[in-house]
Amino acid sequence: MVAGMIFMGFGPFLLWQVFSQPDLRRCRAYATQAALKDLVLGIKNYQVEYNRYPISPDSHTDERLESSGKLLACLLGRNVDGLNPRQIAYIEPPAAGTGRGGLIAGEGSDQDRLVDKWGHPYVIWVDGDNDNRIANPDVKNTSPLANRKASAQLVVGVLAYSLGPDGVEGTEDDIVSWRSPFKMEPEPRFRWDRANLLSSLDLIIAGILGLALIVAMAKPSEAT
Ligand SMILES: [Ca+2]
Ligand SMILES: [Ca+2]
Repeated sequence: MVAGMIFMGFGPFLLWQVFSQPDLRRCRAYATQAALKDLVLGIKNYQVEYNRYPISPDSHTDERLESSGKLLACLLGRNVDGLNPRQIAYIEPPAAGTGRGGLIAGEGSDQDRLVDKWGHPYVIWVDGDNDNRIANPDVKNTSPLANRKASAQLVVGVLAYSLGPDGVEGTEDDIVSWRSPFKMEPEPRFRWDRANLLSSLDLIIAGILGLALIVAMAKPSEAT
């Protein structure tokens, strides 16, 4: 009887812990910001080393790239298409253990992919026309929080962003290199993907152990 009442009291709390996961959401956002910082810094260091960005020398416009292909190979220290003759590694990302949050090795020298916590490549813009300005992606963001006060251009040589949990570019949950993310609150619904399930196991096990302890402590009181 007592155990049942305790379970009724703790059950909703445990379910909320498992399904909302506010800490997990924040951890992913902070980790994504750190990865963006490393990526942008790596490209800036390349620019200092070679006095140009890791794009074709024939390009004279700002370029939109992704964290894959020749750009990524170049940043990892490979001399693909003569982009990195000194073979300096500018980033050292961790391996993506579950296909998320790191480097996914490909078969060819320029087939690797660097993906965010939700399995999508980062988007990168570099200042190909060398005016130290890049069109501000926030202008096209669907969220008024992002687009309301967005300047037309950002005074940067490099910028990068993650598409965020929804995997859609230009929405409120995008995590970007030039400002703090807007959405740091818990996700509204639990997603039945592998990463969420694995990260929930510790909460589930802790809940089961806690309930078992409560039941064991409650039994003597029931007997009396
Ligand atoms: Ca520019
Ligand atoms: Ca998004």
